[in-house]
Amino acid sequence: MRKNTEDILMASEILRKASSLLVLTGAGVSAESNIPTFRGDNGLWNKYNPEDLVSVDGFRRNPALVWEWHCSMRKLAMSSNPNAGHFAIAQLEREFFCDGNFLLITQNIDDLHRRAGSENIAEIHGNIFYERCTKCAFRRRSEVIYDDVPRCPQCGSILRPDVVFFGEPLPEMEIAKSFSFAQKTDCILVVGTSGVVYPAAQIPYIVIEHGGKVIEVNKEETPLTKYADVHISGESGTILPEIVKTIR
Ligand code: BV8
Ligand code: ZN
Repeated sequence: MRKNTEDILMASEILRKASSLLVLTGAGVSAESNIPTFRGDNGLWNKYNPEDLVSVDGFRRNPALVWEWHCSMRKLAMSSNPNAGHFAIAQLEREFFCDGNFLLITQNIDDLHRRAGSENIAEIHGNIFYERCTKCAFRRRSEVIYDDVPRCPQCGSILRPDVVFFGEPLPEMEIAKSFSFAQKTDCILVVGTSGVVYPAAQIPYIVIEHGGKVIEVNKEETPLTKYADVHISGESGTILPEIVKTIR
């Protein structure tokens, strides 16, 4: 039997018995769409200091640099496509867990899950294709790659990417929906996250606390691995379609 065939069978068995499914994804699920992850060998943050880029002070100090980085992320996301892992997650929602019994929480801002057909999505770190005013309630969707810092058409203040900077609270509605689903689901599938960024990293432990099952798909071990019912080691673009094929 191939190294992780047994683990895939075990994961499919857990999913077959589950009455609801929570999926939590991180940058790893987009790695095979050629969007670099944050940590690890060629991680984005080996080149950039997150405190300068994805933080309130960093934006206040140098909004042009933060916009330059986020516009490069926007360009990358527009030139990338969902991979087989994204499509497999959308298939799990469509074919196995009717509405109300499925939620996808993503830390990713690249919009690839929505483009792959996922519907019940909580984007807890925001979305690179939205921007909002630093002063008034103005917010819009945009694919523009700016040369300089954009201004609000309503009040003239500078706009910011509608993503969550370090040190900022996560969107209230999204995080409330995520935590309440985690409190009642009997199964969570955690894909491609290093599990170091809070409060997102807290979510699988809420499921464990009330006896829910944990399936982890990651190329490496993470702090969650020792608590998972099954850890499938490998690339999500290969493993997730295998799991979906085996559930049937
Ligand atoms: C908050 C924005 C409070 C969008 C991001 C000390 C201890 C604990 C916590 C803290 C601390 N000091 C500060 C904190 C809090 C801080 C935090 O957790 N820091 C960490 C780093 C220590 N958290 C915050 O600041 C949060 N806010 O706490 O606010 C508050 C409350 C009220 C009032 C005021 C304040 C805000 C966190 C959100 C920050 N924004 N992104 C943007 O990107 O611009 S976080 C950023 O990290 C991304 O969103 C990213 O998704 C996220 C997590 O990273 P991962 O997705 O896990 O990606 P990573 O590269 O790390 O890992 C990839 C994984 O995939 C790896 O495991 C790899 O093995 C695997 N992989 C790779 N390829 C594949 C694969 N797996 C499968 N298949 C493959 N092919
Ligand atoms: Zn404004």
